[in-house]
Amino acid sequence: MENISIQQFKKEYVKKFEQLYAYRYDEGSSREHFVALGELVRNYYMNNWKSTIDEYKEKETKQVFYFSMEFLPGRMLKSNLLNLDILPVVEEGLRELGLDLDEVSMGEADPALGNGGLGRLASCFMDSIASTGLAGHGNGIRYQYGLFKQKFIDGYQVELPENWLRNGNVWEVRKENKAVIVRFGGQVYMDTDEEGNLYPRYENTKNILAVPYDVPQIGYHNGIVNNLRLWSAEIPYGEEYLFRTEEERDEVKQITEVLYPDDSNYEGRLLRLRQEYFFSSAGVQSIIRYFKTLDEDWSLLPDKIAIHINDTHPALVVPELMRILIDEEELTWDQAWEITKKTISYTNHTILQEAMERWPIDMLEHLLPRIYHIIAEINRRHIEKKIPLYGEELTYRTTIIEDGQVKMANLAIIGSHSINGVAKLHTNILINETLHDFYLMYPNKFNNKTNGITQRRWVQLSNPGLTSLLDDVIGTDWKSNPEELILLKAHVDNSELLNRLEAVKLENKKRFAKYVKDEMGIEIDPNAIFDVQIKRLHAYKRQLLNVLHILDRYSQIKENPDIDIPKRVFIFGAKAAPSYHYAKQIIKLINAVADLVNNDTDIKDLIKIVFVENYGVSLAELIIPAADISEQISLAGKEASGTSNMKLMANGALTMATMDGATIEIYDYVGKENIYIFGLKNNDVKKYHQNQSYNSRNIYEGNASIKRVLNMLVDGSIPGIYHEGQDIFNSLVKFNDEYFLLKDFDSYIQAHKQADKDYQDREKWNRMALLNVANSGPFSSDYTILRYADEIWKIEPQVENLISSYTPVK
Ligand code: TH1
Repeated sequence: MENISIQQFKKEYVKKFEQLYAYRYDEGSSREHFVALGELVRNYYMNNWKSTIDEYKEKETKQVFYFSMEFLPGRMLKSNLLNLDILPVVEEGLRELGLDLDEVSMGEADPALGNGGLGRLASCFMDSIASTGLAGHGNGIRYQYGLFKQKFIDGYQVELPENWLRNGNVWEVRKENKAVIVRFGGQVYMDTDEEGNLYPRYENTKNILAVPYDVPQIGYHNGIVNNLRLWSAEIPYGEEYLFRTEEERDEVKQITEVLYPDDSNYEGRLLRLRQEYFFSSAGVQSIIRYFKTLDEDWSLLPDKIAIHINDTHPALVVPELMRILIDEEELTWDQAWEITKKTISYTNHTILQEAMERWPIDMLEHLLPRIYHIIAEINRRHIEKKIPLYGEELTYRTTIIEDGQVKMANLAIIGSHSINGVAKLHTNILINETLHDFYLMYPNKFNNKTNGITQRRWVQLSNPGLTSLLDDVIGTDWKSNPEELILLKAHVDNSELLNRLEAVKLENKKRFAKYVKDEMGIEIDPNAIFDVQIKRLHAYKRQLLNVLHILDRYSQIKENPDIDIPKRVFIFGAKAAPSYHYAKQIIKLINAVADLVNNDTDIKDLIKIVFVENYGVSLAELIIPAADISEQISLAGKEASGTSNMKLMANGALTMATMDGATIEIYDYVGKENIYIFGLKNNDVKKYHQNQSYNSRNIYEGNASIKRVLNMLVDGSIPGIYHEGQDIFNSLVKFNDEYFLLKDFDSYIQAHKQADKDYQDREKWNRMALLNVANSGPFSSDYTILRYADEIWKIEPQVENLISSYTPVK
């Protein structure tokens, strides 16, 4: 946007505020200031939003539509100001008016329309698509309630509704004229029209109105404003759509009422299936409506449109696009199928079996009869075509329908031209194990796209101290080309700089310590090691291993009170799915251990445990800049990528990790000297599974420190845990420790001892931290997204490329 002066901004701001509220601006609350500022900022991007969309249309630019069940954008005020290049002006203008931007920013609700990594990745990608100048938009659901608000009561997780829209949303624009109808249920018959053509005749369907709410996605200093379209379910107007009973009306509202709180876990509920079809169908319909305005031949659809599906949740776009092309646009099956495959691409995010979506045939057929017909026909033709080429055995292992269920991953692979994993190891596991049969059929569909993060939110906005240090030392080009961060490496022996880096970290730690004091009443020492594990609570992520380390450390200090180790603050942030009993037991355990350790005066503050309530994007922005150690300790082979690993590294935390997900690639960049690696490798785990040779009870019996720590779970040492201690003990000893915690325990403890030692050598630690920042550039989502654009979507940046180079992986 054109430059605005501080004077002009102040004038416009005061005017806006007083027009909105009819009282003096200095009487406003932070919420009111947020709304006033938001309304003003809208004026600054509205023209660009319109002209961006108009220009794509005028030039018939190929556009990508990123379909995702989840988006986790975080608060948007500062991000919008940053990308519009007016952050400093607004900050200073507000200051002169006696207001603080950070306080005003707190007036915005943090939209928790996602569970964790998958949703946050979608939002980093939206920022990167706009910021690298790509024509691309999001398509998702406008949940009325986001992920539940987490409270701890007696150390137990309690879930409260997250009514994020209570005070409205200044960024969204409701577009009723762009609404579409999505049909559910009823019966469908194949009938012949006057000309003798077959067509599907529907009876008794429930027709639901999908109303889009558009949210701007502003590019970084490039004038581009793309669109995130979130759909809301409403009762259609008009007599033909009479919803007679209260129940029927409730059913409609329910569709977009609340986000399913399960991360990496599949819950086969009918409502979930409704949600998936609802936003998939609405999105495809609005794309088709746009395409028709271009007046091009249908065969050109894949040249104008790319549809990407974020995991299998939107996989119904495959039969939905087929349905529209065949039933409504009267293409032949073969024409429609070629177009569909060329248009759609798919990302797989997990190999965990419990996360694989499989819908019972009955459910699908009942809810979406025509869509089920089409899926069955895709399956029939797949089998018919592949048996002559690959034989029956292989072919039947790749069918979409099996055992009365529809396998969504198989549908997504067969119905698309590209499938990618999210880190090198993950993609290799897909190719060589999980999806090997498909790899034999379609070797060219498979590719890797290692995840990334946006340094704009995760460094520039959340860590201003580090940002100005970087600007001073290596200039500002890293902001549009993060690989420039490697220039820092040349300064690794500059002890003045290393001290400054340490000072920045200390400031960030003090800022977080203040939050902990104010919100939780716990005093933590900013000079202690801040050891951070922030991610969804899941057995495979092994928060429990972290707890076992804490209990071991606790026992050692109790035994030897004069032990010489640096102070540690263990910081946890994690939500458990409400129905995930074991994960909730771990939460209770962590809180119980925190109570015990934090209040034990023998420990002399050598250990503090902080388990923040309601972890989400906003808390991540506070915690990540303050972290010294980044815990990435999943069992090797289980974490597809991880993305907090990248955010923590970019903020100078050292990684404590197993060789898993994208952490392996972090290791490759920083080198073994600058990371703490421990534990089994993926191949080791595989061998144990093949030989069935793991026996956790033997380890328990034979390892004194493990025995001591595990016994604490059941002997009353930790007050407040009841069944939890016994159940967790049993999972580790009686049920053979599915995630190999006991196997990895010793090497984990050793790695932490090394970290203690290194931390006491401040210069050494700071060098390692600096090298982590220096090597974090390649993990920018800008590069990731340029690879998607180049290799999968076949689209190019529309503006003078901000990024001078990136390495396409061929
Ligand atoms: C996560 C993966 O667990 C994580 O490793 C990865 O970094 C992230 O996606 C982004 O690629 C997943 N989240 C979900 C959520 C659902 C289902 C599957 C996955 S995998 C609901």
